[in-house]
Amino acid sequence: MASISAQPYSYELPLNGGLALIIIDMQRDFLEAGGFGDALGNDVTRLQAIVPTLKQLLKAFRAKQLPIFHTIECHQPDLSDCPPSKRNRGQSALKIGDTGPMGRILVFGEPGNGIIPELEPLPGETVITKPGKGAFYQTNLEALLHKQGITHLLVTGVTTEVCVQTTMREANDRGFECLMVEDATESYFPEFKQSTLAMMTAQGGIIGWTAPAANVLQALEVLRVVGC
Ligand code: TIU
Repeated sequence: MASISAQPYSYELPLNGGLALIIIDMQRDFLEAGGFGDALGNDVTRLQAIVPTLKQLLKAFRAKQLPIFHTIECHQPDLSDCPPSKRNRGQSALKIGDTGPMGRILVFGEPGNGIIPELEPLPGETVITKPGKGAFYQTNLEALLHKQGITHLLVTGVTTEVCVQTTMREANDRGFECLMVEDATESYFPEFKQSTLAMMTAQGGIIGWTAPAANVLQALEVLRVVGC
């Protein structure tokens, strides 16, 4: 049995191919100036720190041909899937659907909505477009995971306490065994990231596990050695 050294205790990896990597919303809208994150008043440069770690995880998963899911938070051009409560929330000058320097904010197909080039999905990897914070809300993610026999999710991306945490909670309620990769997720607020990691693992892993990417990569290596 391969396991990842994790909080609050070891995370047992399935040996039958039931493991997937999910990368939440690593799109220009959250990581670059002129996008949604910037419009909300955040320092978007903070999120760049996890890009090298995500590249390492992607490389390892691709090398072992393990399933990879990318998500994009976005809305249809007519904003029919954007509730007025979401569009009108806050007091920023640029709202969802408005035109900014990278095109219309958080609208599917606009330059700012794309995944950053360093983490661009390869053919065969699944891209889930989602109108909400959680990746299960109004998407076919759950059906796709079940179809592929996936039971275990390594959860990464941005931002930790918004879309990443929401997705991990949704996945946990649906019976998936989830581990949030500590240095493969980031927030505009460092204290919120730390609190989220603590919340996931409190009470015996009430939502799931956390571990650094190095521990994940080490365990994946073992999987290869034992021929799984
Ligand atoms: N604003 C913020 O922290 N996050 C989001 O709006 N979406 C995601 O987390 N992807």
